[in-house]
Amino acid sequence: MRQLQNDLLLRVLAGRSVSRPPVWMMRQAGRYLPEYLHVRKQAGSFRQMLANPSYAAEVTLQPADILGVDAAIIFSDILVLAEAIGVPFQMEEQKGPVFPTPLQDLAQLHEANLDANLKHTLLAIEEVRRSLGNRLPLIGFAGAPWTIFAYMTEGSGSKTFSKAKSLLYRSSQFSHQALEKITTATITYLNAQIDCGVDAIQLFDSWAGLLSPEAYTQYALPYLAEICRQVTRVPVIVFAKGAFFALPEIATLSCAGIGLDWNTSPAYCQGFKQALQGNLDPCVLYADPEKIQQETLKMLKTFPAGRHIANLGHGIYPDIPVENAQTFIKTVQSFLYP
Ligand code: 1CP
Repeated sequence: MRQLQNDLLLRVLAGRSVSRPPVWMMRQAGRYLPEYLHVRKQAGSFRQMLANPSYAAEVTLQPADILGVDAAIIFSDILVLAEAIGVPFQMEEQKGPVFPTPLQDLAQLHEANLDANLKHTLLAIEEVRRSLGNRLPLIGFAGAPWTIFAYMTEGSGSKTFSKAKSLLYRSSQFSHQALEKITTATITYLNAQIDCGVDAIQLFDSWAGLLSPEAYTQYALPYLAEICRQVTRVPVIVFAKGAFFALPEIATLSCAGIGLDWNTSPAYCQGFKQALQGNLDPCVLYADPEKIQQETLKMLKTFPAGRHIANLGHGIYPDIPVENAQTFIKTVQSFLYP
């Protein structure tokens, strides 16, 4: 393991002692930061930022420099993997991601092409690693197979992902075959991220909560388990948003951390061997500083001492004032375990 000046995140994930919880925020490299918007304007668009390792590296470092978080997360998107195996996307300003040719046929899928667009993210990781030196851990990430399958087959974002879900019930064999291919590519991609210098991995299963417990057991967990079995050189955090019902099964995976959203109490995780991450409701960050402090402290006290990575329960929203994010970070960093 790399010797880092601030290794709080890795210590908690390894079950080692810490004086306070580490803190970072999902979507911390994003639109709430004026400096991010400035780089996006320079780049021309979100897609052009993804395609340019220097821009991606620059915005990755912004939260570390501006907010002093305890970990950086590489600026990229879970959807680059979908494109790299054959289902390209566009990012439309008001609408979000759109896939002109949604996945319908397995012949559309090919193996992960690390030399195509994934190369940009891998180069950005190398660049961030050089700039960060040994200051902080760098988190790499990928979408969980179910969430990537959901976007690829739905053809866009959605509240219900009903087209994607209907496939599970109408074409179980096709769904499993597609999920297997996504899983294999994800393992290749994550191991390449580790080769380039990430210290930990987060798997985002953003649409986990749309599935029934039975469908989650059938179509999501086996593929998460396979990734956890094959990505072993750095600790893996599994964040399955909305999947409180699957926590006991997620706890059986060989992952080092489990992310919780704000609907899920850490009390549901008693006896788990993993570190827990989360889970302040991002909307708390719209309140005044006293309220932010109070709610953050309340959240910190609900988690087991020394086994907690402080975070929001989901990504930070674009219209949250930076000072409020700063109050959240500072409150965690002033909290010492007895
Ligand atoms: O306009 C812009 O600048 C684009 C906004 C944006 C950003 C900053 C998008 C579009 N993606 C990202 C970066 C991003 N995406 C990161 C960077 C690192 C960081 O966290 O700081 C990460 C980890 C993601 C992951 C991601 N992308 C997820 C999983 C996490 C989550 O929030 O649940 C998902 C679902 C996406 C898809 C995506 N990317 C962007 C949009 C608008 C969407 C669609 C969301 C939806 O369907 O509602």
